[in-house]
Amino acid sequence: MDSKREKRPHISVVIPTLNEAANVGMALSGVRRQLSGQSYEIIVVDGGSYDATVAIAKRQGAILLSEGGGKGAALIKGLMAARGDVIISMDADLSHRPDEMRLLVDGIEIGYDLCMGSRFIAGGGTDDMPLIRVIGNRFFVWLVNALFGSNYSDLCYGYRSFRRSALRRLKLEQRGFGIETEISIKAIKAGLRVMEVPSREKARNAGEAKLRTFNDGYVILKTIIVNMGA
Ligand SMILES: Nc1nc2c(ncn2[C@@H]2O[C@H](COP(=O)(O)OP(=O)(O)O)[C@@H](O)[C@H]2O)c(=O)[nH]1
Ligand SMILES: [Mg+2]
Repeated sequence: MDSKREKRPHISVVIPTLNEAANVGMALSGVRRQLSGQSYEIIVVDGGSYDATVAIAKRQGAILLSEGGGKGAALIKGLMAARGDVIISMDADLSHRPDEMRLLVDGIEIGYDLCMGSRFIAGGGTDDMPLIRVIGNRFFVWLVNALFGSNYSDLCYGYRSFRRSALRRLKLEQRGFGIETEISIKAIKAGLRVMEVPSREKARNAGEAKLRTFNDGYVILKTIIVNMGA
């Protein structure tokens, strides 16, 4: 890993964490294995874990940031601090497969501004979504496509990549689990070149999911409504 902060890496991987001690070590070593030989940095943005998440991430050589304002706030902080040409957002719970990262990097390298993993196109899938969340996600995908003229197949999924120069055009502000939805909508409104690539989401390895289906479903709906203005 590029441990010298002076030299700008080609790839940044941004991982928000909250009490992921049982997962983060394996998540980071998987990323490091995948990117070995390339120029990269890993940024972990911790939301105030009371377990060993931070110590483990440090030991694995990650750059540590802290942000207690929610998953969205953490992601924004990490994305803005990232120095790579290609910036990847990824969860710490081993749901996202490091070997799919290559698709996300290629997407940016061939000219897209934003490359989104999708569980709902051929080649994608999920082992981590109860039926109620599948239905909710479908509804929100339909609503966003109808309102913003996009043709997304997935919405609330965090395995994505960004061209650094395009990121600042999004002016992100969602502090909670509405962040992915905000990114998807603002990318369309800003006229970014967006593509989807298939992703097979694994079940969370250990620990508890922080997303609460109904509360965060409401947050996502609010995010869609708030962004309907010019
Ligand atoms: N920094 C920070 N990270 C969070 C927060 N909530 C969740 N995360 C992290 O965001 C990622 C996705 O969260 P998760 O609970 O797995 O959501 P789900 O996969 O949508 O059920 C994981 O790496 C979590 O540790 C938070 O409030 N702050
Ligand atoms: Mg998860």
